[in-house]
Amino acid sequence: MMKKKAGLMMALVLSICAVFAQEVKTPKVVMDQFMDKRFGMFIHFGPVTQRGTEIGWSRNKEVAQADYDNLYHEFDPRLFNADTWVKTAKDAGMKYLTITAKHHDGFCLWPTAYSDYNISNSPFKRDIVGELAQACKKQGVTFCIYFTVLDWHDPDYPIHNPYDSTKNVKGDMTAFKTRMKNELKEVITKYKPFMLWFDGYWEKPWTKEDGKEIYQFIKSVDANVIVNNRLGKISEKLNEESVGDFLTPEQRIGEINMNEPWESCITICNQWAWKPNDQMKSLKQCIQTLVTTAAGNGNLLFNIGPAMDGHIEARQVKRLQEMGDWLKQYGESIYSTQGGPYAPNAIYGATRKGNKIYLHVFQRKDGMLTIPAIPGVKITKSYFMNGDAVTIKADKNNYQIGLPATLPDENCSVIVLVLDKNAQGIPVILTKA
Ligand code: FHN
Repeated sequence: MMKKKAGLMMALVLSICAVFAQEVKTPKVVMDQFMDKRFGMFIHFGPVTQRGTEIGWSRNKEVAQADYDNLYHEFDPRLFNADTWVKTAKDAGMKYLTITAKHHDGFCLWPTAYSDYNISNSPFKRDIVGELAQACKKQGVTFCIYFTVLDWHDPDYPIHNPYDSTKNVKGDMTAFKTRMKNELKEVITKYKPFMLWFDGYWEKPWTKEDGKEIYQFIKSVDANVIVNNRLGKISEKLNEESVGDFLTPEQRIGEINMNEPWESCITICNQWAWKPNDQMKSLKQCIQTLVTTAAGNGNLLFNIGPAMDGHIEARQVKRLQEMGDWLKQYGESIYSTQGGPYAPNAIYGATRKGNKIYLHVFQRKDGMLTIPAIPGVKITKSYFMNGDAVTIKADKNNYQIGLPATLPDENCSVIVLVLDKNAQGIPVILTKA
């Protein structure tokens, strides 16, 4: 009897250890909340805006290191207004906001206790990260933080100049990771970000094991905070080799993926940080980028770069407002939807919710839009989301949708197909434009 009891006790101890040994992962319910948001604002900002060159990358390139590293002594973005930035995001229909709290140049936009190279030692002094967190809370926009893995300014990080390896030093990665953990604990506890957007995984001093260590550290501080896949060595899949909760295709729209959460990060202009007279995307490009991302079951993190004085260029504010106007009319077809079932192409993209498929028409090739029929499904009703009627003819293989000479919306028109069953379970249908 005693032997049996001892055996049971051992089994219980082993199963408890197995649970603790398992890596803590972000709960699916939290990831679902994130993916329902579909559209966020990315903000690249820092003292380098005084030069109008790229944040991090222009150090030791367009801007000499000594000049770059002293820009914070003149950094005084007097027109920075967190409420205005957050309202710009909200009016654009963006549900979350991600700020570069620390980019590769190592400058911290919050008054960290772990590095003097921070906003409190600039003429501006104010806590930009903290004020944005507060403004997001006040306006109901979800607050997120970008945090660099590499830091070319930190003496403990071995690489000080990505363009010249002779400038590398021995560094001390243990001390570097300790500082990183202290800073992360500081921003997580002070600002309660919903998501941490890591970046800079690619350099040699950083390993996948470092990424796993930091991911589990973050989970020990807040098990619910979402982490992207750039803490580890980036991978195109989420698996035991990768670290993090979602994929991050950059400056491109990800392929349709119904199994792994993903978010494309794309700039409204060309440069991530503010650049004078940078080329800005057209409204049609902006809207069709958002729609194609959602149609692929992904989120869009759309980047703006506020100018050195802290204002967002009027032309960027206007473009974002125009996106918000489109979303005011058609947001039902974007937020809290799933991508598909039709894989997006140059002519159309589809999202779905309940028994509805939202067919987003990007361009009118001719008076008839032909799409593959869905086996076992009946379309009980079809109409343009603005109310105009739609004629649809179904045969065994295709639906033929009659298009008016002028589509209701020049940027992206939306046709609703009401089905006789739930649309969520329909397998993805590959299409050709
Ligand atoms: O090096 C950064 C770059 O500056 C920018 O922050 C983008 C945004 O995703 N990420 C890195 C380039 O892949």
